[in-house]
Amino acid sequence: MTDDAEPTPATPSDEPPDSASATLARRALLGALGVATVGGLTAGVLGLTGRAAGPAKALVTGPATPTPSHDPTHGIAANATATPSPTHVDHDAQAEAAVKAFPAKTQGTGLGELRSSVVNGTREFDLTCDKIKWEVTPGVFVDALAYNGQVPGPIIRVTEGERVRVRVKNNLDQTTGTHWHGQRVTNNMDGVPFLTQPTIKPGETFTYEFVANPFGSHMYHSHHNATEQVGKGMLGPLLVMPKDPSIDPKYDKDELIILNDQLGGITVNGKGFPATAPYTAKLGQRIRFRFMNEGQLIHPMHLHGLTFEIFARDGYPLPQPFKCDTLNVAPGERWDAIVLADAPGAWAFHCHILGHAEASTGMFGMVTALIVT
Ligand SMILES: [Cu+2]
Repeated sequence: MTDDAEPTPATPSDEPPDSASATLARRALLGALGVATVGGLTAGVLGLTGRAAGPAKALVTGPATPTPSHDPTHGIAANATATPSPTHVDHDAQAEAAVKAFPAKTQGTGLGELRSSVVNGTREFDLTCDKIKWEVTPGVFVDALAYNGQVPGPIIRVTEGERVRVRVKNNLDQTTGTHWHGQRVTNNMDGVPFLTQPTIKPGETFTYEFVANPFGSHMYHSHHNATEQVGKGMLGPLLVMPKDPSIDPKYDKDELIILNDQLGGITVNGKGFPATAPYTAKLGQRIRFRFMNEGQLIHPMHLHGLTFEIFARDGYPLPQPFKCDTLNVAPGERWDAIVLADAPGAWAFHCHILGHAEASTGMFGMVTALIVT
C-alpha cells in the first residue's frame, strides 16, 4: 500500500459537471489523510457516496451514514448491555466509512447568490417561501420550509447605504413575516407580525424596503412561528458590503458557516457530516469565515491546526481583534474571522459540544474540514 497514491476516482461519466470541485476536495482530503487507495477499497469508499455501486458496502456493518442524534449516550449503553465487548471494531469501521464518504453528495445546495436588479436606484430581490423536502445527509430527507428552495436561503448581497427592496412571496400554507437581523431599518420594515406589520398570508406578497446599514455579516429569517419556520429552514445570510472595502481586513476567500440544530439535526449550511462541504484553501491564502448561528443552542466551533483572528461581532468591527481556536457562537450571533492557511493538511473543523459532532457510529452533524493544499 502506498500512502500517496492518487485515489482512483469513479469513472468520469459518473461525475456530474458540478461536482468537479467536490471531487478535487475529496482527492485532497484523502491525500491529506494518507488514505490507502489500493484496489477495491477506494472503489468501496466512493461507493458509499452513491457514485458507484459497490461490493465494498461490506466495509461497514451498520448504516453507511450516521444519523444525527440527540441521544447523549448515542446508544453506547445499549450496545454495552447487548454484547459484552463488541464495539470498537464496529465503531472503527463506521467511523472510517463516514470519513471516507466525506464530502458525500446530497440533493440541494443552499447559499446561492440571489440575483438582483437595480430599478430607479433601488436594488430589488425576490424571495419565495416554499415547503420542500431537503436531503440533510445521504438518503435522509426532511420536511423543510425554505426561501427559494434552498437551506440556508440564498445570499442577499448589498452595499452599505444602498436602497434595498425585497418582495417576499408566501407560498406556504401558513402565515409568515421576514426580519432583517442586524439592520437598522425603519420600524414598519422590521418584520415582526402584529408588532410592526400584518402577517403575510398564504398567497400574499409583502414588500420590504430599507437602506442597507450597518455593513457586515447579517441575516434574514422568519420572525413568525419562528421555532418551526426558522427551525425548518427559513433563514439566510444578508451580507452588507462596506462602502469603503478597506475597512475589512484583506482576504482571498469569503466563506459562510451557518449553524442550525433543528432541521434534520445538527447542521452546517443545511447539511450534516459527511454531507457537509469542506472548505479549501491554497497555502498562504487568507480565508474569511462568517459564522452565523440560526439554531437554538450554543456551538463552540473549533478549528484544528490553524488560528482564528476574530475581527467583527454582529457585523461591528472589534476595537481589538483577538485570536482563538474555539469560537463560541450563540444563537443570533455573527462573528467574522480571518484564518491564515499557513499549514497544509485536512484540518478538522467542528462544534466542540461532542454530542453535536461524534457518536458511536462516527462523526456526524456539525463537522467539516478546512483542506489546505
Ligand atoms: Cu454544537
